[in-house]
Amino acid sequence: MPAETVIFTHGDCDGICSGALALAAHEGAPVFFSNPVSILDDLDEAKDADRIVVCDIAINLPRARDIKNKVTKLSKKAEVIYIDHHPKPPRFNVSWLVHDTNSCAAQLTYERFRKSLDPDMSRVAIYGAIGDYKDQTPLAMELLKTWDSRSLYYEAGTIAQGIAIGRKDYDHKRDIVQLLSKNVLPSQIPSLAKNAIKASLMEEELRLRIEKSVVRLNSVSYVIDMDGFISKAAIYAHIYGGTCVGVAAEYLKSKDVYDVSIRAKGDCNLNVLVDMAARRCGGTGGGHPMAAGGRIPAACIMDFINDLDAMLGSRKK
Ligand SMILES: [Mn+2]
Repeated sequence: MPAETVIFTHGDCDGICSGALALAAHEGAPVFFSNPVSILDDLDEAKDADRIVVCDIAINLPRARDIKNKVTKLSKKAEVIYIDHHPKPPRFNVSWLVHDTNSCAAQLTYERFRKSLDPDMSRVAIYGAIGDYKDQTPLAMELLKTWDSRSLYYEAGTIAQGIAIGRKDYDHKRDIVQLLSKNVLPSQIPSLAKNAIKASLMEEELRLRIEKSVVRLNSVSYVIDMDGFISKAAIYAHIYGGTCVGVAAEYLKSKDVYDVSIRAKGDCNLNVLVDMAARRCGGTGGGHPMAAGGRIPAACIMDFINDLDAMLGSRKK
């Protein structure tokens, strides 16, 4: 029996919450985890679907044209609802895209399917907003008023910390999406609550290691192979380095590359600068103005970091 609706979402906190909201509005739909690189191939899973919902998958410049062609073709046969909040490529105007950089994807998903959702599902949208640091936007603050914010931060923290362990365990993440789609409290999902406690201790040890070993340039502070959560490492790198941007790099032996995570204190246009610096050394990168990631050939990792530092320095003057 062909699936009527197929859902694709990202595996981070905002993506999981978006997926849960999409699933609540389309009970029984299969949920696939994807990312900006694999979405092109992953969409093949939906070639027989009547409706395709994609949440929180950035449309990055290098693949923009292919995504546009593929999704536009799919949209001739099925209804496509592509919900995203990452900066989009210039002149990327298509009818199937629900897009707003001022919200998180979970909130956009909640708004899009609001009519078919229990109003209490708004808290799942807020977990996504907190997970993506988008909880201070006017819409999120409005939704937050209908709940006790402290309880919601606790629940959102449980997701964000809990999924830091087993990042590639998509079956586990699918179970979480399923439970969240029923509005089960994250703190009451035993595996998630247990992992959150474990992750918090690991983060604390990571934080203390970074405090000792961070290297500071002009605008960038960096750490390499910290053996811990890479995006947290990037945050603590800029905090303890005292610079506007933090970079954490982790060597991936099987591909001879570094995975990098970059975090900024304020809007540093990271999505653009990281893409440029990564491409100059044969890698890929992108994301948000304050949070980005990428993959850099191992031999060029210091060129990438120095290039980013130089670009950030020159744009301030
Ligand atoms: Mn997101």
